[in-house]
Amino acid sequence: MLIKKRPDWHLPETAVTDEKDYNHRREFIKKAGIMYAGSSVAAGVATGATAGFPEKPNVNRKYVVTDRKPTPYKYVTGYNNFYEFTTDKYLVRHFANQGWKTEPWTLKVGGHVEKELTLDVNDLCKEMGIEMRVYRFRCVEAWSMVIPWDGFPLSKLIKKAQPTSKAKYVKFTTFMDEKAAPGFKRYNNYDWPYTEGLRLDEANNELTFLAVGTFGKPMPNQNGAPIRLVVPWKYGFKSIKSLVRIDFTEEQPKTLWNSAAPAEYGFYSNVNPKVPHPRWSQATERVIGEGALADRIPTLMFNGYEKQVAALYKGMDLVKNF
Ligand SMILES: Nc1nc2c(c(=O)[nH]1)N[C@H]1C(S)=C(S)[C@@H](COP(=O)(O)O)O[C@H]1N2
Ligand SMILES: [Mo]
Repeated sequence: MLIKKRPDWHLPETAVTDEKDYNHRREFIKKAGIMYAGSSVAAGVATGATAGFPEKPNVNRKYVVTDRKPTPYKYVTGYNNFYEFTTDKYLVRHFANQGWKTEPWTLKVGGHVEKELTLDVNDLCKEMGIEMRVYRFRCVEAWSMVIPWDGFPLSKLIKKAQPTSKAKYVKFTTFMDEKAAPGFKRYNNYDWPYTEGLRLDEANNELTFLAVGTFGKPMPNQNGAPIRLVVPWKYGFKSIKSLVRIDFTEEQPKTLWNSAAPAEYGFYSNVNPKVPHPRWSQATERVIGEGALADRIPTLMFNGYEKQVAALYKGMDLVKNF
C-alpha cells in the first residue's frame, strides 16, 4: 500500500502528472470497466443536490471571465483534488463514485449564532435560489482552470444564520465517513476531517460562493457534492468540498493544511504572484485544457479579483499574513 507522507504539491512542479499519464489513466479506467466521463455529463456519475436547478442556467453576468477560455467539462470533472478519496487527480472521479451517497445531505450551521440550523441541502437550494457564476480557479500547485459554478453567495446563508457579535471567523468542515472514502485511513498523517476557515468579512464578500453544481447541473461527487465553498481569490485548497458544518467562531479556526505545514499553507492563502511557495514560484500558472497542459500564463494578484477584495487587506502585511 502506498503511504504518502507528503501530498502531490510537495513535489516539484515538474513532477506533476502530465497529459501522457492522463491517457494511461484513461486506459486503466477503460480496462477496469469504469465509465469514462467524456465531454458531456456521464451517465451513472453520482451527484449531490438535485432540487432547485433552473431549466437553463441563470447566469449572473457580473461574474464572468472574458480574458480566458472556459476549462472543458472533462478536465473540471476529471482532474480533481479530493484527498478523502485519493491523491491521484485522475482517479478521484472513480473513487468518489463507488456508492458514496451525497443525497439527501444535511448541513449544520452553528457556533456563535442566534439559533443553530439543521438544513437539508435540497431545501436550502430552493430557498436560496441558484445562479451561475464563472470564476478563475487557481490551485496552490500552480495550475488553473476557469469554471462555471452554480450556487448562491455565502452571505445569504450567513444572513439567515444570524451570527452574534462574538462571531469573528467562519469554520468549515467536510464529511468524514471512513467507509465511504479510503483516504482517511490511507493518508492517516492528516488531521481529518478537512477543515477550512475565513474571517467573517471575507466570508461575507460578494465573491464568496456556496456551489451546489457546475455546468448547470448538480455537483458531481468528485467536485465536492452536494455543497462546497468557492473562494476565487484564494488558493484552491481554501475551497473546501462536501460541507457538513459551518460554525461561527471567536478565534481563528485551525485548518487541515495550515496544521499540516504552517510554513507552506497560510491561513489567508490569497493568490499572490509575489509570494512564492517555499518550494516553487507562484508567478505563473499552468492552464489546464485540451492540448495545452503546459501553457503558462502570469498569475494575477488576488487571482484577478483585486477590485473586489483588496479592501479586506488594507494595511495588512501580505507577506507575513500569506
Ligand atoms: N474536503 C476537501 N476539499 C478540498 C480538497 C480536498 O482534498 N478535500 N482539495 C482542495 C484543493 S487542493 C483544490 S485545488 C480544490 C479542487 O477542486 P476541484 O477538484 O473541484 O477542481 O478542492 C479543494 N477542496
Ligand atoms: Mo489545490
